[in-house]
Amino acid sequence: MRIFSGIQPTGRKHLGNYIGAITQYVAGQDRGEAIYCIVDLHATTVPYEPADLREKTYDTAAILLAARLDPARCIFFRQGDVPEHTELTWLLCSVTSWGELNRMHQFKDKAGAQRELVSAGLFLYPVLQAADVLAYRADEVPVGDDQRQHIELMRDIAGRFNARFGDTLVVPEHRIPAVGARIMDLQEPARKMSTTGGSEQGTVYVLDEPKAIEKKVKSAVTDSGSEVVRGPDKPGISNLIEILSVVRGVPMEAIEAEFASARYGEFKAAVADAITGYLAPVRERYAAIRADEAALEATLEAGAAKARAIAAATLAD
Ligand code: AQP
Repeated sequence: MRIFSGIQPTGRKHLGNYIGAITQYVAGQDRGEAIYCIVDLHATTVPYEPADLREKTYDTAAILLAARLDPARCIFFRQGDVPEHTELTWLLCSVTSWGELNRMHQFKDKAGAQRELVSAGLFLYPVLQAADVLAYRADEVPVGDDQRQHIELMRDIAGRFNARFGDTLVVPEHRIPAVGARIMDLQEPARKMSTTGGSEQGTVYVLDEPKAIEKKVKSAVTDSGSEVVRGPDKPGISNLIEILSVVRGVPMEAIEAEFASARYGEFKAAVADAITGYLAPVRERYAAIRADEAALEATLEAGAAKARAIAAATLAD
């Protein structure tokens, strides 16, 4: 089985990215032929500074390697190094409708947030994402819940391409985790934890120091009740229960049972402790990996050569 996923070089990856995507990437290395890329071209769909983007690409690569992506067991590269992605994007445009792209939630949200220019790239973002996956004929795409609509579109694009031009592309399945697919902002638990749309205080970053994590979790918005149970009227507590369940690797019911007679303060302290312990190994490994840019560049270049061999064969077909 072939697995493919991409992640944006936003540099400061957060707990949602880590739980929803990065841990799945790491596990994918044991489940099949895993291919992961840092999607620098996707990052150009909103305003960016070239030098900053280059730095953030290294930051993101270092986070993924610190999280235990192993270039010996997966193909790990930078999207912009493999021109087949953009070439396939154009070919896929012929089987993608304007109406479909116009219905994408992410486009509507991000277009609405732009002050000056809503780029055509932002509109075509899901087609480039489809090309990323389809160029490798991947069977499975590990992502968080926010990417569900884009994966559905990519499946439609692949199916339409095959119907029109003959069986060429693999129609991929998404792999969205049952728990942790949508980690919510700690300050605004009705919206997902996000790089661009969230609150600074409600976003736990993978590289946050323990003190910062503690402060953010302890000030997380909760409801006026006192019971540590999930419920539609308790989005803040439900989010913390879900986070603790993933971090500890136990069912959410077990968390509710353990904290049945605890107060919110005690529960939040346990959540902060657990997140700190969970992310600490990544933060500790990060500094040394990030310091060696030549090694990062060599890793990404070697990955791109392997990726290109696969993508070029698809393009030739
Ligand atoms: N809150 C989340 N919970 C679970 N998974 C999430 N993902 C994103 N947010 C959550 C998943 O992380 C992967 C990488 O996403 P990306 O490449 O879009 O990176 P990003 O731009 O840093 O992520 P954001 O936070 O989603 O950015 P915004 O909100 O600015 O667009 C994806 O698999 C995604 O599902």
